[in-house]
Amino acid sequence: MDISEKEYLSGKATDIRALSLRMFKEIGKGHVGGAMSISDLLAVLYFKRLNIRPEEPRWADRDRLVLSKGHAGPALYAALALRGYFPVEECLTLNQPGTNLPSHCDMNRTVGVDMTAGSLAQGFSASVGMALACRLDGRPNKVYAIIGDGESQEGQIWEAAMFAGSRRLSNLIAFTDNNGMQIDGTTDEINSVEPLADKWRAFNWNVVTCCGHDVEDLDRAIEEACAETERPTMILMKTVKGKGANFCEGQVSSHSTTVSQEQLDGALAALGRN
Ligand SMILES: Cc1ncc(C[n+]2csc(CCOP(=O)(O)OP(=O)(O)O)c2C)c(N)n1
Ligand SMILES: [Mg+2]
Repeated sequence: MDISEKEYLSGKATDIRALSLRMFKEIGKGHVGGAMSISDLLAVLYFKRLNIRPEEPRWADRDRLVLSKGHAGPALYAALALRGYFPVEECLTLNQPGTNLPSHCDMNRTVGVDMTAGSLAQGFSASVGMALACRLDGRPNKVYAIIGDGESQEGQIWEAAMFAGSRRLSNLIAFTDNNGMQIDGTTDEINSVEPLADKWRAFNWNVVTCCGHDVEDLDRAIEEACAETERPTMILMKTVKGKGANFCEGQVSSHSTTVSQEQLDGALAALGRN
């Protein structure tokens, strides 16, 4: 990846973070931590990797993105708005009465959202079904799914993983946002999911690891996943919960937190977006 592309994608990730934080401040609170930790990934997907047509959101051969950790919806809405699916100003209606942008993803409300999610692990099962359907229909597209490390404690994740592995769904590329934290503690102290790489390999998945805050490394990992023709791929991304929100970065409390004008101003200044 050349320097200009790296700067372009990193800049988009910062734009996603800044817009998400404005949205949270407008409603006063939200799932800041898990939104910030996937912002770099969303930048690489929406501004490079996904084969999509914002002007034709239901195009049948589009790549799909399932945000199974649906509580991070605001980061997805920011990426969709910045990519041109709907006006950026609409983002500030997040979770207000009558909005098309509920706190958790709803495919029947938001243009560009491919699957409803919020009850952890259900989105991931849906992504496996979508990948199977696309293959049966002979479509050339890929299905991308994002799950959390805490979400990986759900039994449903492993039922879906087993099926995808047994059907060799190589058109399915999933990411684990491995930020080491969940709603009320570190993932290790609640119920450790390690060794994640060994677990996914045992379910017949190709496993790739990367830094989830390095757009170049993320892009390399996706390239490797796209080259796999026999198995689905799990990309284990090492991330920091709340990355880029300087008032809560790296803290368990970032999971769901209030956002004041002062905190927003400080975070935007640190991001260089004030
Ligand atoms: C089935 C289900 N159980 C519980 C919850 C409540 N909940 C929302 S987010 C969350 C923690 C998720 O942790 P993780 O997957 O690590 O997300 P992240 O750290 O990326 O925010 C929980 C328990 C839920 N949404 N769905
Ligand atoms: Mg987590």
